[in-house]
Amino acid sequence: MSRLVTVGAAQTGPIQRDDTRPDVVERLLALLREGADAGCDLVVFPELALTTFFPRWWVDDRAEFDHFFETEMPGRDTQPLFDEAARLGVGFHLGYAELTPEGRHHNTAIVVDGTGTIIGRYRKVHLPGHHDHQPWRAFQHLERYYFDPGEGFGVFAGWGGVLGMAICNDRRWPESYRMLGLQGCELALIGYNTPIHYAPDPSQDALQGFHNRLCLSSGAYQNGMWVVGVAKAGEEEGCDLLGESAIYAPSGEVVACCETVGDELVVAECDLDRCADFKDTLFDFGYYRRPEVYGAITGQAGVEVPADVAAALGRGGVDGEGER
Ligand code: CDT
Repeated sequence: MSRLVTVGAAQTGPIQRDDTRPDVVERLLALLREGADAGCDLVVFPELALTTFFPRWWVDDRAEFDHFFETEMPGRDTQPLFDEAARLGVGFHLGYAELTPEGRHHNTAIVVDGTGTIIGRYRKVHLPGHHDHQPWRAFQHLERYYFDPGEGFGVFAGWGGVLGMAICNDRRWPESYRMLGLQGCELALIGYNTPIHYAPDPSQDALQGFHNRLCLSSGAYQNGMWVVGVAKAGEEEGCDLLGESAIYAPSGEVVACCETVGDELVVAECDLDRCADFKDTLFDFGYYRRPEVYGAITGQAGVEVPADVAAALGRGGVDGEGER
């Protein structure tokens, strides 16, 4: 038996600051319809898919940027996406900035099913960048200023399988995938906005594509799950964003990949039963994992070089303060 889910990775090109929500939603609707024509059950849009990546700018009063946030989902401008999903019978994943009734700001993603109903919501856990204005940079990365961190990695049922989400920087952390994997995740949806230029260490700029593939592929393989990584790509307000949106099989192999840095859909038929090839063999967690020796993973955040090792090397035992 196989459980087939046809998934579209719906990369978008850049969204400029002056682009209106209705204009952006029109672009997303075009990709959703293209996905329907291609037989998709689910179309995956990127992180912060409704707006430009506004954390690249500093404003003294954060509330000045509240207009980039959605206070309801669906709201007036996003309702057409929900209506079209229900009309076509095609679900979607959407990343957006969320302002909750309690006044919390999150970098959020939802999954909507083919009836237009929200079936999953995730708020980004690993917020990258910095919280303070750093004028020496060509552009800021102020997610730690504009967003509150999410509360954890959950999974939910959809299309006959176990689904999970992570957002952009989460994909660089093995803990994200493993938290999903430990809950049986078979299909992880991950939107991203990745600037090519990394100001603290520009030697990494040329490696952005490699690191993207490395993380998504390893996360898929080491947890026996399909992973869909979807970019907002191209030159956005003078900042180059990585493309290379792709669908990764539980083997870690890429089965579909975008070629442009514009609005582009690539599609793959994902057999969720292929996950068992890995989950029940090499990565049979229940049989092989040794949580009793993994205490440091939840017991500490930073590096702690054991005192005897640090002494032998003639240095301190705590990690340094680097740029981010
Ligand atoms: N959006 C996002 O999370 N971007 C980060 C940039 C890291 S550099 C500050 C990423 O991991 O791609």
